Amino acid sequence: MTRSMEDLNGHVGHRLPADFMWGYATAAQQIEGAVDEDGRGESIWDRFASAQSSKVQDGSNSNETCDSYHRYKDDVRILKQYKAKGYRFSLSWPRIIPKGGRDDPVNPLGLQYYNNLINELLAEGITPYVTLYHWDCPQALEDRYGGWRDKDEIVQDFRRYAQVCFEAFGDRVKNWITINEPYVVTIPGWFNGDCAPGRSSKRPFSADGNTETEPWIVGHNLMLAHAHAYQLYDKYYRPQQGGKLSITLNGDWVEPWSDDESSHRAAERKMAAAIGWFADPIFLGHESKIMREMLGDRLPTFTPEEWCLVKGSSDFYGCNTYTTNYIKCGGDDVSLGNSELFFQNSRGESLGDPCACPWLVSCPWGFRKHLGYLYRRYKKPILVTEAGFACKDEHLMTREEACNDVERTAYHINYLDNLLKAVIEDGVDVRSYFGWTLMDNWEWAEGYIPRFGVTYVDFKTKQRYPKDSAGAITRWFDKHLSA
Ligand code: GBH
Repeated sequence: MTRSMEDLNGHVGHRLPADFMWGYATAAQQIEGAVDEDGRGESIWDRFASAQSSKVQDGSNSNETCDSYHRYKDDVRILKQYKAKGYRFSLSWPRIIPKGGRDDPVNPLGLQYYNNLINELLAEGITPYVTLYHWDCPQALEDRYGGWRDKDEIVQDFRRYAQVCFEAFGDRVKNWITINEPYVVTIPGWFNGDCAPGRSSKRPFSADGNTETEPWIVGHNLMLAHAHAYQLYDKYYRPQQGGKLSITLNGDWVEPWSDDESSHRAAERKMAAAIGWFADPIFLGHESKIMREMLGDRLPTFTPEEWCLVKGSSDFYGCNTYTTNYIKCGGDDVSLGNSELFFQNSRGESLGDPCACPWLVSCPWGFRKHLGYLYRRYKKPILVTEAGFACKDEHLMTREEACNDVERTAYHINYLDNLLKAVIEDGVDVRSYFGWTLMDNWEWAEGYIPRFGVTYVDFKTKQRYPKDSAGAITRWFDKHLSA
C-alpha cells in the first residue's frame, strides 16, 4: 500500500476504524407513498395531513412523495453508487398490521415489501438498520383507545408488532431501533400540537388534548413500549439472531448564553427535558430529578417491575442531532426546561447563518461537545443515527442549483471532521454516522419545503439526482476509514 501525502505529514492513525458504519437514513412515512396500496392501513400522519384545516405548511400530504414503495431498487442503487455501508430506514406499522392491534391480522404484502428491500440491500452488501417506529402510528389505534396515551393497550400492541418484525426480518436484520425520538413524538404531537396526532391545550389551534397531562403519559408509555420490545428481543430472539437493539433520542448541544450561573443551569435543565427524561431511566436506571422537580406528580412513576424492564434496556445510544443553541433561563416552557434558545450569545456572537428551518444552524464544535457529553453521562457506544441540513430556499431552486449544495456539503464534512476529533482526541466511542437524509422527502408538518437530501428528488417524475454533498461524503469516508 502506498502512503498518501497526508499520512507522511503525520496524520497516520487519524482515521476511523475499518468497521465504522456509515450511510443514510430515511423514514417510511416520508418516502414510501402508496398509502392505499396492497392493504396498508391509515396512519396518524395520513389523517393529520388530510384534515380539513391541515396544519401542514404547504397543505401537502405524503400519499406519493418519493414513491419508494415502488422504487426501492432505485434507492438501493444510489446507496450503492455512494458506497454507503449501511441504510437506516423505518417500517410502517400500518403497512405491516393495518389496524395495528395485537389481535389484528398481519398484512403479508407489507412484509413482502420489506423483505424485498432487505434482500436487495444485502445483495448489494449494504447493512440494514431498521427502526420500528418513526412516528406513523396506525390511525385505528388512535381511534380505538387514544393511541400512545393508553398504556395497557399500546404497550401490548407495540410488543406484538415488534414480535412480528423480529420473526419476519430478524434472520437478516441485526441492528434495531425501537422508537425514533420519543421527545418529538410527545412534544410536537401532544404538547404543542403541531405534529400528528396534533393534540394540545391550545385552542382553537387544537380541538383536543391536554398539555398538562398527556405528553408525560405518552412519554412514559413510549419508554415502556421500548423496554418491552427490548426484553422480548433479548429473551427470545437475541440467542438465535444475535443482533443489537436500542432507542434513538434526539438532542442538541446547548451552550450557555452568558457565563452566569443561571445560563449554566438553563443548559442543564434543557438537557434533562430533551434527553434525560428518557435517557436517565433507560441508561442510568433512575428518573430525571429535574423533570420530577418541574412536573411534580404529573410525571408518571414506574413500578418496581417496570423499572426492571426499563433500566438497561439498550445496547447502544442512538443519537439524532442537528444543531446547537445558546441558552438562558426564561419563559415557562417546560418542554425546554423553562429556558429560551438563541443563535446569538450575550456578546453578540452568532452560531451561523439561517437555513431552510428556523431551528437549524450548522455548528460542528457543538456536535463534538454533544458527543462527549452523551458518552460521559451515558457511557454507551454512540450510533449517530441522524444529522443533516436543509439549504435556504432550496425548494425554489432549479435542479442544477439545488445539486450544487455547498452549505450541506460543508455541514456534513465539518460534522464528520468533528466526529473524528471526538473519537481520536476525546476518546468518545462513536460507531456510526447516518446522514439525514438519503433523498429529499416529505418533511412532516413542513411538507415539501425543506429539502434535507443528499439526493435531489423531482417530485413530479420521482427521478433521483445526486447532489454534490453525496460525492463529498463518499470521498471523506474513502480518506478517513481504515482499510
Ligand atoms: C428529525 O428530527 C426527524 O427524525 C426526521 O424525520 C426529520 O425529517 C428531520 O428531523 C428533519 O427535520 O420547529 O422550532 O418547533 C430532528 C429533531 C426536533 C428537529 C423538533 C426540529 C422542531 C423545532 N427535530 N424540531 S421547532
